[in-house]
Amino acid sequence: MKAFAFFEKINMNTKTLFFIFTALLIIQFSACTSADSPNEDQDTGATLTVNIPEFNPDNAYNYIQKQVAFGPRVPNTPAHDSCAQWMADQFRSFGARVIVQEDQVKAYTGEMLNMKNIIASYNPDRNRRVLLCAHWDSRHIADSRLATERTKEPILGADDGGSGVGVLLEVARCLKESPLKYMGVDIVLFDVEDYGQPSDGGGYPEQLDTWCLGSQYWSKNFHVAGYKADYGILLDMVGSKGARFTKEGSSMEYAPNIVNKVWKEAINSGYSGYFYNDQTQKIIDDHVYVNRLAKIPTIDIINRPSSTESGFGAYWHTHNDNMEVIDKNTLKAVGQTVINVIYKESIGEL
Ligand code: AHN
Ligand code: ZN
Repeated sequence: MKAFAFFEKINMNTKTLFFIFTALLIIQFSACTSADSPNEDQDTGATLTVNIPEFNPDNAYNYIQKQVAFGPRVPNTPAHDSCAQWMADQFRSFGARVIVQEDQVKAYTGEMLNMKNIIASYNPDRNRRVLLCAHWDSRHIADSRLATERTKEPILGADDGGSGVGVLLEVARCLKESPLKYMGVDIVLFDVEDYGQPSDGGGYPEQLDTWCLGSQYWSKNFHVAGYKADYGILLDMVGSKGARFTKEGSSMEYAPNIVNKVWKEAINSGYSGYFYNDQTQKIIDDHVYVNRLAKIPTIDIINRPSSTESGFGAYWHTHNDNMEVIDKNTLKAVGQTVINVIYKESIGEL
């Protein structure tokens, strides 16, 4: 009697059981077809884990010092050539595939400048990729309104040029120490960012295109045909003491999701003293051309103090942009954030 009732109950639920069984089959099937999900190992199906390396700010600092020791890295000078050679050699020693993209570009003065964009690639055959970039040249004049001396002489650009490169060289060293398995990274150092036409105070929009010549060139002529990246992060003036990284307007226009996820990671990593949720005015920088021409959603991590007229550090485009403005704590905040972002992204954990 009891046994009969039991079977009767089963029979009454056959439809339900069949439904559950079918649902389980579908779940199992979709798990199989998502084997290329970045969260699972393709062979074992195990959840992916990654060892996130420690960004060493002492190394980044030394890489900046080394660049500054060449002197101002102004196109068509021996210091510019030597520094390009040194950076390419460094990336090779960190296991990257290096391409130096060379051509001549026309400055606002009419001069032809020897441009060298330096591209260091990790896992060049991977489809999922992140682009990391910075400019490496330094300005040929000290034309800030705050500059008081030697305004016609080129600047050292420890922060403006040197810092982004210093951080990315240390990121490259980390990539050699702890190779990414599931994602590619391209580090692109743009040349001739800072040879733009000095402002006459009128702010004609057409003169903005006299800046960022290396990134404009690369965005129209990739180092490899059909180049693609999921998104990009530009570092510009990322080394000064007390830097304030805000959500910059052009980055928010083209790539708000990337800004928000990088800032979230920075703040979760303990760097809320550097990464601010405030949105600031749009600027023209290399990322604008990477967005517009290369169509890669790219953000700019750039120091935007609230207290200066220019919106940049008081040392900006003056001879005070030397090693004295560089602070290892700032380098660590930016460098470790970039490391955390790419290593987590590589396992689909961001
Ligand atoms: C302009 O002043 C047009 N853009 C700022 C980009 C820049 C200059 N970054 C470093 N130097
Ligand atoms: Zn500059």
